[in-house]
Amino acid sequence: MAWYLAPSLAVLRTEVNTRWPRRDKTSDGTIGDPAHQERPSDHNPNARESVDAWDMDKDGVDVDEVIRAFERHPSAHYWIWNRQLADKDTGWRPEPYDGDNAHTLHVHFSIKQTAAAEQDRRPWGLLEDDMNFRDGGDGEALIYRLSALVSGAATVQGGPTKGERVAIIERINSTVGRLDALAARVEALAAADAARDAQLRALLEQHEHGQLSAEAVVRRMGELLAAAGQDGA
Ligand SMILES: [Ca+2]
Repeated sequence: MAWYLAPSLAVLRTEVNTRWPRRDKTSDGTIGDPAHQERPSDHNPNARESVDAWDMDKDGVDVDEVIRAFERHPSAHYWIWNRQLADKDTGWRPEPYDGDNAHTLHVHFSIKQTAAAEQDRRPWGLLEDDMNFRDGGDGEALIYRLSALVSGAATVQGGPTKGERVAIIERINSTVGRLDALAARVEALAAADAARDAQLRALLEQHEHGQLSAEAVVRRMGELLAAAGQDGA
């Protein structure tokens, strides 16, 4: 059967591999072995052919850090590690796990069984942890994603240094700053246009009510439009 590791978990695996390039992968796992296929398991491909679980060998990584990062991601569902299981639905409170496999050689990570959770490629925070973008708004979330894309692409060629990643993020930040300034300017121009339209309408009304001569209206309009020309300059 065709299958693929859920893209969100593939991002997690790439982050772990990038962060700890020499880690042991002996106990890593994705698709279920024949024993898994005999019973319901997130290691079995679902109707979308997605495998929604990933096993990470415990050696050569900071297991606690990966678990904490996992718990913060919107796709996360539950983990099993060292005779304990913690589920998002119970606030990630670890509980005793007495399954056949005590999970002492690898950590099991399951995401939610939804297309959205599978396709969510947002970073898990293992590469950008020290860059303080975690608590940002939409703009920063975008930067966060872009930096992950950039670092993910660069991983293939050996991985960018932290300095290179910081420089990339600074460039993106500066571009976002310029776009914000431009948007503010467009908004100000639109507001000025609206104010001028209102003034022109008021002049015409005054003329219709006999309060202003046609010549005066034309002269005031000329002044307003000349002022507008200066605004735009
Ligand atoms: Ca191992």
